[in-house]
Amino acid sequence: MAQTPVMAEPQPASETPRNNDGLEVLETREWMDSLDYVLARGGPVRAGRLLQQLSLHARRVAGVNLPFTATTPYQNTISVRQQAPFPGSQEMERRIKSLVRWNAMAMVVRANKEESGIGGHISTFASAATLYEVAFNHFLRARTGTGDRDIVYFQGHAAPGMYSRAFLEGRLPKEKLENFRRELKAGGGLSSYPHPWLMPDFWEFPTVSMGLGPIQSIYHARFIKYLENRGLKTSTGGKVWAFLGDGEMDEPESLGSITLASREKLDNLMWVINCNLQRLDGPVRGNGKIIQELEAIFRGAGWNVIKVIWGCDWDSLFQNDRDGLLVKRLGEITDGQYQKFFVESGAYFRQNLFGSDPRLLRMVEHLSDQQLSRLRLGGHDPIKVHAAYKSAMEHTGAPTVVLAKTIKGYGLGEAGEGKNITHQQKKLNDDELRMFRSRFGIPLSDEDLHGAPFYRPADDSPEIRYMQERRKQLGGYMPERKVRSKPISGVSESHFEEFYKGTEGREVSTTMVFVRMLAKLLRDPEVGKLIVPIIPDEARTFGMEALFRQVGIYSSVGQLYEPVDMDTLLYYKEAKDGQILEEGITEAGSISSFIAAGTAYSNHGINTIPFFIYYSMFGFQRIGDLIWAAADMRTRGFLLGGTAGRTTLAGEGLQHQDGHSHVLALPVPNLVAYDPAFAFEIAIIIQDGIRRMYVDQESIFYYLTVGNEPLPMPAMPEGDGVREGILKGLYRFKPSSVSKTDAQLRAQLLGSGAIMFEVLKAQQILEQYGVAADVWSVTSYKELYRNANDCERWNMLHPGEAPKVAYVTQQLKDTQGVLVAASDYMKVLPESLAQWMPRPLLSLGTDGFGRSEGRVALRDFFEVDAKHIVLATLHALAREKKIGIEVVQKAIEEFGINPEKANPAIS
Ligand SMILES: Cc1ncc(C[n+]2csc(CCOP(=O)(O)OP(=O)(O)O)c2C)c(N)n1
Ligand SMILES: [Mg+2]
Repeated sequence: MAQTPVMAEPQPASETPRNNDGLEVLETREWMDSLDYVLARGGPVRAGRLLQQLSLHARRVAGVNLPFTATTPYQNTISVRQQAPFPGSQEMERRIKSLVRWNAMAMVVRANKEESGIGGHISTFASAATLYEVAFNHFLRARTGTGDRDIVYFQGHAAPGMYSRAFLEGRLPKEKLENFRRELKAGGGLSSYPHPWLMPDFWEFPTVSMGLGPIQSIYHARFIKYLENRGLKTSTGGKVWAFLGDGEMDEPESLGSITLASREKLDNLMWVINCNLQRLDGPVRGNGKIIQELEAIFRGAGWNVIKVIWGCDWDSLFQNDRDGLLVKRLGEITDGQYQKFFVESGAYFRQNLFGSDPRLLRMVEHLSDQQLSRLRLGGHDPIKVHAAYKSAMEHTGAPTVVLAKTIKGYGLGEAGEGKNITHQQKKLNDDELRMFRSRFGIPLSDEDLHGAPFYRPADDSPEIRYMQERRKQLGGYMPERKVRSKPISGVSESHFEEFYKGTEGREVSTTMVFVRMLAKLLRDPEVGKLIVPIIPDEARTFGMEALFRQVGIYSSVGQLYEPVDMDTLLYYKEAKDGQILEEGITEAGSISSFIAAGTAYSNHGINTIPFFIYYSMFGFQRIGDLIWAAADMRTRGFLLGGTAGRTTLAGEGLQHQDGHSHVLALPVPNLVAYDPAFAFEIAIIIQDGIRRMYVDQESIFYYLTVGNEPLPMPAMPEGDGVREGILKGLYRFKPSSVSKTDAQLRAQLLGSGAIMFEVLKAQQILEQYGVAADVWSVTSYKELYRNANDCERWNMLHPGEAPKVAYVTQQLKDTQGVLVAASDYMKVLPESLAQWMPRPLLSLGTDGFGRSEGRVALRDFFEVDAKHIVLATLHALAREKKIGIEVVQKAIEEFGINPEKANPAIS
């Protein structure tokens, strides 16, 4: 028998006696009869208590230890006796489900007939149709009695099923379905998977990158409790549902946070895992049993687990399984073998499953082979699925997972039902279409079938009326995305003014600046309460511990202990209405909270403003896919890459020193990224960011890097263009003090972030070489790049019209001298702008692996310190024949630079 290490299969009672011919059998029977009596008289709860008492008694008096079992037998968790009655019309719902099935299939088949290779999935929804239909007809509430609503994460590649239903509901016209996966066709189409960016009125959660739906659903459910505990959300009672795949459970993000859900007692969370035993290439656990494995994991984690394995057809077989022989046999069979049973004949099933024991064969002798092969699985049986959901809804104190056994490609027959190729099946020939049509009773004639036409009964047909009525009862259609919040009126400039003035020589890091700004915003009477600081266990690194006391750390139970540092001013204060989400060491969890908070404006009508601060190295590079999903979801808020910069984070070395997060930020289309150098820049950026996101409601979010090097923050220069320049990415911060007319040699130095101070030093040194250098602050290469590209594209498309000039060109075109850029990031960032520079650009940056070292040594190593900036400037001047080569040689010597030193980019 195949077993995973965690799932010691509990043995049915009949297995217990070692000696089958003696007293033991009799004794066992007597005990079981007694238990049956207790069950009949006192019910399952009483029987359970008794068994527990017996076990305790045996342990106490004789040290009897029951073997640990994390699983229950391979049968339904809810017994027939406990099963709730089905409230609707089974027949009507079956007909509706068939229509949904047909159109979902037709959508994919048609799309691939028209454009071979366009793709799509038939078999996933085919296996999950009952799981969805029961939910749509009886559970998923678009609006609850208290004005709340359920939140649903739909399995990404089951999307055709959701489109098909929306078509039957009259929400999507046929033309849209015809353009499934053809979004660029005239009139638009339907996106392959759930993408709020592409279908902002329909989809809420992009789930198709496996694992992101599961983790987000957990943190979303927790965020809802956070909002409720803090008094920001008044309606309650909504549930978070997530429909997931069994193969998807192998993603670390799927299972990595499940204990948070049980620890937080998230009984507002409900997962439905469609255990069709298959993923893309083949079986999920050919040699094991995924349902048992998942049961062990979730039970161990404290979830309420409901297994839905067998349909009603099996009820009578189990009733007659007095000694548990059948359940035991079912528990022995591997998933790979079950898959074989699904595709084989009833005779094969009889022989290979029941044939192992004559007693088992006798149990099914009244069934024909055909009847045997049609015994339905639990996940295809609306009665069993309904009972599971109902029980889940009533469970309190823990999240629930429903593990439903299904067949992948159910109904596809020869075209792929249960076969390893089924995930990729996108084409059905006429015979296969005919079979599918007949199996599900779709009223289309053979002649009509060829093009796999869509089929929708009239609005007043019983099917359509039934489904409309069910949705009406449940508060409306799903999925549906809309913005449920009103814009905020803005945030007072007064919070930011102190930062315009600078620190008058006092050295502070940009992280300290940010934390101070955050503390001020938290006190704002309007937006203060909306701010959600999120930290993966780095608050002390970022100097944020003062906030613990100021606003408290969120804990659903408050603080059940006396904190060890209670007698200090900044003690570790947890509170039920605490504002900080101190997530512990999980960037994936923290970004999930960020997404939940940054989408509450649409999901819950609440304008929460998340500030997620983390080690910049563990952002894009570690959780880039979640950031991409955040972008798709139109998440608002601020990501803060703390301790940023390859040479600014001293000591830590290769794994921590980030010189490329700004490069990784480039691909995210609606992310605005800044590498600010000064306090006033941060003030301008955050102020404008809140306005753009929460007043103007733009679908953008922000990335700011902040460093931990204490530096004297200057005052904001005077001048009209400064504010605009900060936001657009570039402005002249400090012109040369050398009179322009005196200077023979000129340079324009572009600095960013912490390296700006090296650039300012270089400016001074260059004066000694007779070079008048202006210093520019580049707050965002990304913004400059985007603007330049936009102008270029416009010019290409509008020949003959006055060309647009890129902002970076506008700013630099009237300057003189060589151009040198230096940042704590890769050289490619400034180089991305080279073609829009008025003259050749020389770029210094920190390509390569970091080192455990101090800042001075690191900047020397990466060649971004003042002396290298001077050298680069002299080199550029020599290249232009403005100075002799000997000046550069002498500088190299004087600076003690070793020209043969290995290139840090690859050393
Ligand atoms: C992160 C990620 N990796 C790979 C894929 C490609 N992919 C799409 S569906 C699928 C198989 C899904 O299997 P399962 O979760 O069991 O879902 P089922 O279709 O069986 O319901 C794979 C590998 C993906 N979408 N996301
Ligand atoms: Mg699967």
